[in-house]
Amino acid sequence: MRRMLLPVFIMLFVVACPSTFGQPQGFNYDEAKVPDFELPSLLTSASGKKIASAADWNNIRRPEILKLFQEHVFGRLPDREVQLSVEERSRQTVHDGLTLRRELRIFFTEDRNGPAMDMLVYTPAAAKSAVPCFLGLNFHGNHSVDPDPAIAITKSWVRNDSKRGNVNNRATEASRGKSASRWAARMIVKKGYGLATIYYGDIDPDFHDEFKNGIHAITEPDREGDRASDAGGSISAWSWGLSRALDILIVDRFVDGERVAVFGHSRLGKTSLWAGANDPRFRMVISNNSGCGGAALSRRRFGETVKRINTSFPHWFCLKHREYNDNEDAMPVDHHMLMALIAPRAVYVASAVGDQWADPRGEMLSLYHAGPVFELLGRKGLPSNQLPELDNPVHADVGYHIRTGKHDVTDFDWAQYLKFADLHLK
Ligand code: GTR
Repeated sequence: MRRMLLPVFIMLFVVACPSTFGQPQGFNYDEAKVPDFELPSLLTSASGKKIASAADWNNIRRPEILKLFQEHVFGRLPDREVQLSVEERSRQTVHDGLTLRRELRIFFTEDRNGPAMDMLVYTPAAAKSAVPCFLGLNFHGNHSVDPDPAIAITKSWVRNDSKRGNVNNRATEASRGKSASRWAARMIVKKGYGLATIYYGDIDPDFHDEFKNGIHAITEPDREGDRASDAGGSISAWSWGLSRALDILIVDRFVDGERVAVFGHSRLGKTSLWAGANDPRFRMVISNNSGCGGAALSRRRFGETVKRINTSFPHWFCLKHREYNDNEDAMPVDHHMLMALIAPRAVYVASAVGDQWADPRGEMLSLYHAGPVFELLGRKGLPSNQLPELDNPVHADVGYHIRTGKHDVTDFDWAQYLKFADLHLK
């Protein structure tokens, strides 16, 4: 009888707290304990002017807010002009004739041994003209996105991982196709879209080396001493890489560069938002479970906090961001302003109920609170500040859903992004 009690207790606990079970402990997951806070004003300029027209937004307030995010959150993007060149490394029809797969190597300089990024591009094999396309960074190498045996295994630094067979910071055959469930490649191509993806470690390996490797070797080669408090962290580097990928998609004849949606999950969702904020050429921006430093409002301090993220990932944000550890109310921005930087373009924010660490309600609320800017620019924001029912997406000028399940990218997520893209990119 006694022996039965522990499993029963554990079961009851899981049923009672389905959403916080398995999340990092020692953080707030209780809505009642979210502190009171006031969000910085979107529509009042630094000099106190009320922003009441699209022109004032575009000329005054938007540039101010972009600068605040550069100075206080992500740091500046590299400002170095680069001469890109492309080498097509493979071209083949795959997925039972459905898809044209290409592998493009994008060089950042004339040096063929210097930093480069490999872009895997899928487009419908039967397409008669350039297609709209999703562009997103991946976590584990292009070869992890599909079981296709011909995709080159990344030679870049990867995190050691016995489940993926990554040893000595190098990927092996064992990781081929291991992330395929996150990429819905066939579904995307069947719907008439392209999918382009790059391993984020090609742009900046995700560990703290004082910004020497990846593109930093070319964007700040002669740096001596400390970096400026607003020098870009890795999220800025990855975002810059996405814009360079877009430079190439714009001249690619298979993809319509004017209809590119930038997509990202988790840290790479923070990145897609920041890339979309900086580069207005992205027509649509998707944040999948991006959480703290992405879609979530920092002032809520729900799940992951500013202090925790700056401590675990000291290289993601700019140095100045650390001043807001346990001090969120002093930040001159919050993340509803990041959403507003993307307006009036289409933004989609997706949460998962099992991902309380990322603060689903805070992710939704930042989109909701950006509403006045969407409205100023002739679009509608989210209709309500309440979470919709699980698995019941809201699709309009902006999109939101909270789905069943955990921190991940699923076919359900992609099905929603495709429907939303049909509204905005077709
Ligand atoms: C977590 C981090 C999150 C999120 C995630 C990921 O450890 O706390 O902010 O970025 O990593 O990118 O997978």
